[in-house]
Amino acid sequence: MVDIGIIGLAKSGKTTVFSALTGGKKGTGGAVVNVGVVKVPDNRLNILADIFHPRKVVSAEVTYHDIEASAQVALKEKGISGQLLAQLSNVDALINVVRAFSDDSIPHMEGSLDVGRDIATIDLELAFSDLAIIERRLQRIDTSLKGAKQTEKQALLQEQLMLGKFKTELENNVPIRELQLSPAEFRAVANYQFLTAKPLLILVNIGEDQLSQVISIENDQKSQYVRPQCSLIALCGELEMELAQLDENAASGFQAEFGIQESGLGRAIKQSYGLLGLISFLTVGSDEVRAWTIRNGTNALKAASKIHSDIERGFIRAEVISYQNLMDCGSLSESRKKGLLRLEGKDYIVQDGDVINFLFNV
Ligand SMILES: Nc1nc2c(ncn2[C@@H]2O[C@H](COP(=O)(O)OP(=O)(O)OP(=O)(O)O)[C@@H](O)[C@H]2O)c(=O)[nH]1
Ligand SMILES: [Mg+2]
Repeated sequence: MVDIGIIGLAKSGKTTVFSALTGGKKGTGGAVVNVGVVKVPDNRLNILADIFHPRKVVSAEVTYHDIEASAQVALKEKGISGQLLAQLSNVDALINVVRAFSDDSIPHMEGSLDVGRDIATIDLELAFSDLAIIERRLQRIDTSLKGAKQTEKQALLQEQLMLGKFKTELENNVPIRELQLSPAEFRAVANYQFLTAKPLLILVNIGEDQLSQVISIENDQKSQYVRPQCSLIALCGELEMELAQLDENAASGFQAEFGIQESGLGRAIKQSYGLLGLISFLTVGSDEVRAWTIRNGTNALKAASKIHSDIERGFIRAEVISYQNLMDCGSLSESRKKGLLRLEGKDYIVQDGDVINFLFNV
């Protein structure tokens, strides 16, 4: 399961984008966080279903969390409030919805439209939150160092050094996601759940009147704001929400009318997948055909844990075949005959489209 948090300044269109992503359902007004699950379209599942005739087909899913700006206000003075921090620190990536649409009836909290300024404001708020975590931890390390045994000291000093480095970078406006981390630092970052370490998609929410220039707006802003692990997309949230509420035929007619090639939403989902470095592995059988989402670079043991902790604990081997090889052979038994069904160990790096059967023992 992948979780993406939708953040941004007040009235930037977060709930509108959330509603579009989650199929046009209106958000539950007044809730601090709207949560919606979206199925990731994957045609390989349909084709595998034709071969295996499973009882059910299960798509990979992404959960979007739409976070009210009012809940984010606390960010400004004293860092993110506890509840919001808990919600945000659990997501795998962030979407920052930035307002570019003009509408005099909806006042901008800063008084004017300025995409660059609004991007910087949110970056700063995320950095503040991380700096607060770092300060607290550094203080605790200081205290621990006083009474620490020689053996504990080494680890504490190392952590102190790393956090000091992050602090300097953040103070120079460099988010943690842009740093080259050692494997040990990478693990530590995952533990802390730093917000500036999360991949970021900037979603520029343009007005209906700007639709004809969407490509040039997007290219122009990409050239200014795209950074490592941070990409950008421009779309009209309001229009996407309306499209999401229509059936497929009506939607494509509507799209043609506005001269849109591909739904901005489809692009947004794909981009957030690419940005996150996400891939899917597949499981097949008469019970279910299913896609599982993992990060690119995940080993077989970790992939197994996605399905069940028992499979991870009792892991023996993974029987693996690529989707393409399976298609070429037409069936698992034929694949086995041709020797294309491989046995892999715990450390095997799972590839996108691998069809896997985990052998385990509990
Ligand atoms: N014209 C226009 N209006 C939009 C667009 N996107 C959102 N709006 C309007 O802007 C207002 C705020 O949109 P929301 O989606 O509620 O914004 P939000 O960021 O969730 O707001 P808060 O949660 O209150 O911070 C609503 O009245 C929307 O209809 C857009 O692309 N074009
Ligand atoms: Mg909202």
